[in-house]
Amino acid sequence: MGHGLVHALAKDHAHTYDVLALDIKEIAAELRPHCLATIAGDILDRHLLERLVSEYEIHAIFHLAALLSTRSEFTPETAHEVNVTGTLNLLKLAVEQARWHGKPVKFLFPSSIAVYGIASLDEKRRAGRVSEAQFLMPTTMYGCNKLYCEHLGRYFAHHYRQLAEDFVPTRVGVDFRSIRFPGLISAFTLPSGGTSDYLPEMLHAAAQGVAYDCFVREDTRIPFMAMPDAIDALLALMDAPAEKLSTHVYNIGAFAPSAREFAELVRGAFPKSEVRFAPDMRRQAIVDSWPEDCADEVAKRDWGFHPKYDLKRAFSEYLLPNVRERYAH
Ligand code: AKB
Repeated sequence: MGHGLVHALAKDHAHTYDVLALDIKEIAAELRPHCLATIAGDILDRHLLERLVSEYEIHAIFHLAALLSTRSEFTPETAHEVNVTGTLNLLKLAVEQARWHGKPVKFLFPSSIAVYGIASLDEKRRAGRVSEAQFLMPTTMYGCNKLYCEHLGRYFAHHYRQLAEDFVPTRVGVDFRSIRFPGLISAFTLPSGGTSDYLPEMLHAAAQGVAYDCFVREDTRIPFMAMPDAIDALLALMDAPAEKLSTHVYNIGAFAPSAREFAELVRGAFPKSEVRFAPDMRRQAIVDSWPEDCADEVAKRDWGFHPKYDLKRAFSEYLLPNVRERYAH
């Protein structure tokens, strides 16, 4: 998502924002021309963040760093550090920046469908498209982190240090905006450490002519989105006038195929591909606790969210041409 976002910012927002890119590893060379500065550093490094506060005037933060759901189950404490303490550090940076330059700092926080926890498959089928206030009983460390950070963002936006002498409710300074992303599928990057990774893994394996054992059942269904729509959604929410936003956290969706339906598309595009189903019951349980789909009417009403790609278009116009190109050589 970081790659696509830097490109999109350079394309559509170059006249408004300079980009300061911070990542745990060196920023890719092809991104550097689009950035005012690039830093290889850790959001847990408070000294680094203090340095950024003094060296740069920051008006918007896209906080994309996170350990995803499967990876977090192997190192829950580390996940908590990165996903929660990392977020807390950046929210504090936003407050300090707002204090310093006197304007609210927009804080874009990618949350996830992992905040949901539905107790059984029957209930999941009955629930269908869930809305933002339902089933907030996450079953993973990652889901707990994301839900807590949604609350942290709301706290920093309205209540931070509310007992301090100089507390003024309307001038805390953090303009917190969050999207609960479904599974994301990119033609250019393979996800790592997520539990929704089975669809992008299936596609990229088939494009390389490699057999793929899908770790969920064929009837598994959760919402997904093509990466360009996810990036457009982040930018659309950032650009939305604050007075139009009725809440801080939004569901969005695009398509929700079963694993079987997607496998049929993959087999149709790559007839020699071998897609098998070999469910991992513990990862299956995580995906079964996530909704079949999400109701996104509030996002449509408040900031005009609308995905460009339904499943058919995502496959034929974005995924296939680009993965074919990527693995052609
Ligand atoms: C994951 O699988 O952990 C993520 C997510 C759904 O947020 N892709």
